[in-house]
Amino acid sequence: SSAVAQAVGLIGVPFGLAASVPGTCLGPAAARIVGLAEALSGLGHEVVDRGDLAPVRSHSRTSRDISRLGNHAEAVSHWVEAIHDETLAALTEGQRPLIIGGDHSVSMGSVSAVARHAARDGKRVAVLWIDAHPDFNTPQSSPSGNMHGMSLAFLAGDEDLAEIMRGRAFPAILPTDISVIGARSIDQEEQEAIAAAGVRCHDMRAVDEHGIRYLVEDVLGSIDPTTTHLHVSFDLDVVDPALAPGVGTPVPGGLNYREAHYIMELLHDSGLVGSLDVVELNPMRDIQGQTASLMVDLVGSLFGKAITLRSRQPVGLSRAA
Ligand code: B3U
Ligand code: MN
Ligand code: MN
Repeated sequence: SSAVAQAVGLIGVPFGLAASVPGTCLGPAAARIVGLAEALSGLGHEVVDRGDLAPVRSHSRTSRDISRLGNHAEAVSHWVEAIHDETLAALTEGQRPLIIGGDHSVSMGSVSAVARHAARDGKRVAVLWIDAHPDFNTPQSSPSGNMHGMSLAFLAGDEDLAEIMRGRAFPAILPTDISVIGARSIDQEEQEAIAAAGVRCHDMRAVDEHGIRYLVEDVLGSIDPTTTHLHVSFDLDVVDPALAPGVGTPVPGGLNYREAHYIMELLHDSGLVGSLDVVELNPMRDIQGQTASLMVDLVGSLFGKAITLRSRQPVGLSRAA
């Protein structure tokens, strides 16, 4: 790790039109109310709050109709471009981006920027998608047309979805550099696409069978930080709905409290995480802000909050053979 700790570049994205249930646009406000920035600075991090995005319609767009890509595709496209530009600016300024959604379409903007920035450094990007859903649908396979279910397919280079970026190509993430943890709701065609592409998918059964540590080690073990930037995308619906009711698409059988925190603690100890998004917080569905508070606690664990002082036992490349 570097001698000087990187500042965290906090970016709020109040956008929720790519989800099925309205309300994720309120996510950044709720995260701020329960003290996200304070939690990070309390852990000793410098936080640069870049505010909440409010994109204006660009005049340079093509007149091409992209509405066939999914519900609200035009709005998604505007936001994705704005998120991309802000994330790239944070990276260029040397910050570690923390993107707070918003629905999971925000990752189309953040991760594409991470990929563009990494390529400038001669690096590639590995993505860890912690989610009840793999979000690997395409406009053809999607049962709902909701574009938050297509983000990972976009990032893996789906040709139709590339139009979201209006011809601004970015280096697609190699499917073999993509890992999913916590999946338990996958559409039929989506399942086939994941298998065909070679995406590593650790579903909830794998969590049952192997436990969190083994799965995280499997993901991190192949990552060499000198060649690869790790981006973590955390969809709060990966957590069991009993603990995290404030999401748009709750699915039973999710991660329990300690499993969710343990992932974040292991990720912290690895020292590998270069950027993070936390998405799908829906304050309209929350109960007394408990999901918002859980989000802040989980982010805290990834940024170094520990139960007791302990010597770091990193997983991944540096672990003992
Ligand atoms: N796979 C379904 C449901 C879904 C995906 N992501 C969320 N829900 N949050 C779809 O519509 O693509
Ligand atoms: Mn998702
Ligand atoms: Mn999800």
